[in-house]
Amino acid sequence: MSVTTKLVGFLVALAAVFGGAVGIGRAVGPIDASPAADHGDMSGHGMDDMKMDEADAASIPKGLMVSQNGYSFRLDQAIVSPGTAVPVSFTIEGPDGRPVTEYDVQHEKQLHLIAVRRDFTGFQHVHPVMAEDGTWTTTLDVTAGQWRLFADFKAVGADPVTLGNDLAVRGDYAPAAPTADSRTSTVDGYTVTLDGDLAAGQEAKLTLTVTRDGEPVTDLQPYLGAYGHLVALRAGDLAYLHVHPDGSPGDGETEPGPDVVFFAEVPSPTRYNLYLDFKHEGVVRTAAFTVTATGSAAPSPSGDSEADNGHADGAH
Ligand SMILES: [Cu+2]
Repeated sequence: MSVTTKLVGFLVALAAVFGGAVGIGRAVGPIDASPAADHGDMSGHGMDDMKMDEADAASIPKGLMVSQNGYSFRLDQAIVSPGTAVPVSFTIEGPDGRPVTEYDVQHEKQLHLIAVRRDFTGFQHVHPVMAEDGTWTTTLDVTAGQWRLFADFKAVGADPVTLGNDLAVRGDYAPAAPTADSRTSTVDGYTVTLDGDLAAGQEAKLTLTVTRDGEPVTDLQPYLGAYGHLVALRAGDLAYLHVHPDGSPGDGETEPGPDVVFFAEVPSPTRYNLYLDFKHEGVVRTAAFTVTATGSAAPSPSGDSEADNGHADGAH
């Protein structure tokens, strides 16, 4: 289990995600440097709309808004009953006011839907099917409580975006208290451990190691073009981060376990809930972790700061 499996963090959707918030694999670099710099230089001084949009896209975490960049997440139901296969449907409304029907494939799918109960006691990553009119349908396994849905997609000709929407599930429930940090996750006989510390404003290496019955798992299977998919959700606001390893199955360097490595950078010393999807022997499983980032909430290197956000002069 040498560290040759070091997969560099592949933060696709990340450039715009935590805006210096999460992630940034070596291969990717400070993607947000340029727009963020503009933002800092010009904040509040007649910045034109275009630059404002770019700056916002780079500095606001994903998944917090139901509408962004002209796209809206229209959920057909706001409240559902609990169940293991609850039908859910939605459309992504485009800038022209009509459902988007043309998407670029990202990680082998046109759209990824993440559902998480707000107290972090439930998590699913599914791939809805789209009808010709742009209506997406799927089923979710949901318990009573408040859920957050994230639609992660890239419309043709547009930047990738992740929109968030609320789904309430009927019934009495007992909200779970925040958990202490947890770096070991057991699922269906597999044990996954997370090594590495998240540090605010610094790139951190996270190594996730998969074992079963005490033995390293060295034949993980590709799932959506990678050996692991990591989603990080910030406690408090569920800001969304979708991270993928940089190495690809079959690239001659990336080994199929037991280690899957990510590089992540978070903006603030906050608690994050992380979910790793991995596939073995034909089944996709999810391991869950809680990690609190160390350090102070210093402005990101890009020059952005909390104070710079949100005063978009009318923010359209
Ligand atoms: Cu997906």
